[in-house]
Amino acid sequence: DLAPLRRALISVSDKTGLVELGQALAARGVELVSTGGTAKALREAGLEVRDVSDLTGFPEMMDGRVKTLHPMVHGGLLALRDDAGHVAAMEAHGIAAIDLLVVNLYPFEETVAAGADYDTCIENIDIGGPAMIRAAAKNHGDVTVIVDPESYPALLKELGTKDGQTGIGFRKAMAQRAYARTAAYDAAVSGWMAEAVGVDVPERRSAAGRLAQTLRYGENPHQRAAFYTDGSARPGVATARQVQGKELSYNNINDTDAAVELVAEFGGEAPACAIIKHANPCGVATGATLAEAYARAFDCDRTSAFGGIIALNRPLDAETAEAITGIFTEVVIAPGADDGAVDIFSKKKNLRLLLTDGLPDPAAPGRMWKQVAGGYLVQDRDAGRIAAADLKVVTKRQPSEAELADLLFAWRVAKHVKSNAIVYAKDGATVGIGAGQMSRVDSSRIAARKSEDMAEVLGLDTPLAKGAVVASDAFFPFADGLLAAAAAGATAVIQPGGSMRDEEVIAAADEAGLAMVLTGMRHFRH
Ligand code: 93A
Repeated sequence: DLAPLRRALISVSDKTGLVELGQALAARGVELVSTGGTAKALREAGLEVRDVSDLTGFPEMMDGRVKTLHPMVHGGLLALRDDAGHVAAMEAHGIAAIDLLVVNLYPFEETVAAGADYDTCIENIDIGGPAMIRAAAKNHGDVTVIVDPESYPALLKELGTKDGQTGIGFRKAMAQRAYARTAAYDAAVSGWMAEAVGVDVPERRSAAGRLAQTLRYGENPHQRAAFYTDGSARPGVATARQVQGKELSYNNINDTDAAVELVAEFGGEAPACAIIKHANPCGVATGATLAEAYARAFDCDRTSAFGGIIALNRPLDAETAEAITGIFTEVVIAPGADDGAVDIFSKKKNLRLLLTDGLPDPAAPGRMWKQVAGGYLVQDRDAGRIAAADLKVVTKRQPSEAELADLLFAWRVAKHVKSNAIVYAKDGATVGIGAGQMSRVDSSRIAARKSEDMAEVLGLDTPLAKGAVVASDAFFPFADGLLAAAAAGATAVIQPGGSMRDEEVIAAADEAGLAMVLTGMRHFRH
């Protein structure tokens, strides 16, 4: 890859591991160049160090505000070693190449956390450090950048296995880590300043992303809010084109996201419709036509569908548009709309119509963040999917073809229902959904009761759940939830399995004459 490292610039506020690093580098014949405090610490350990002021020909000045901000430093970091023009410039100006940069920044976050006054915080905003880090990271083809003591062992290991050199893979990984650090650092500065100078619009507080919309309010009117986009091209609420209707609210955006992500599960398949309320589906259905899919989704829970958010997996047509305008709906999102549909919607001024460029890929990787006090959680998005071949039948009775199709349908819907999730489905339509309960048996009962209520609304004398299948997003810890489903009329069950009492649950299913399949995958959603 590269020639062995010859020169390292080390400038660190956190001196943890510094001496050991300096010793290891010196032992490899690397020349050490450092800023004041770092040079002092290295010298005290008996190491030979060149002062950065010697390199720049300028003293460190203005209380250290200007130490490394000099072409001798930045030229040495940024010059492309295999570019004749850059090499000529280095020679002409006596600029020495810097092969390794080790910097950690002024402890801005710690200073703020310690409750320091305004001027002290300002003085702890590092300027030269981030400038060098960003320069070295940009030039990772030639330069290795290290931004924290946690990375020293990895660096020394790399030098050990590569004869005093580093590989491009390592340099790229460290460059990424470097930009993550400067990004977080500036985010901390902007967050602190927003508080310190009393900026009271939430958009100025945010760390990442691009402000797309200052929202009228958040989940509730007393909460301020803003919508940021991250530049992703994923079809969905952030990239959709709004054709008509009022401005989207915070809850609209949240619900519309849930709606599109759910209907995307039925991407290349029959026409499908999902109706969302409070981020949970209250009806999901497929149909021979989009209008039929909508009608069947609506029939799962007509009461809750009022004021709902609708997502479609096909371009909106006139017939479906006409049906949708039959009740009050907040948002409709679809991968297109024909002229007739747009015309029908234009008479409902408040109805928001969003058009996407296709549907998002449900299996695409991605990350999810959730804030907690003092930090945040990160996880992969739930891209898990189950096919018929993944299922394990555990009951005496095998599910029929029709049951199997409905089991997989219900399972895909359950993935998008807040836990504990219980979903009844029949003929490619949900007929009872229980969401967000603390006990699975309650979700089961609620879903069953909803199916009874709807049967009454529709003038039927049997609950919709009768003869349906049921999906549970996580295992049944006891047989009671399963028995509640059987009592409601379910004939087949899909669930992850893996409970200590699986045997008991399977025996109960057998006794009730149910067919049950296990997915081996859980879909908690909170
Ligand atoms: O005040 S600065 O922004 N100006 C600079 O030119 C500069 N160069 C390095 N701070 C600067 N640094 C920072 O000094 C480094 O990021 C590091 O945190 C610190 C190391 O100083 P010392 O070696 O004197 O302890």
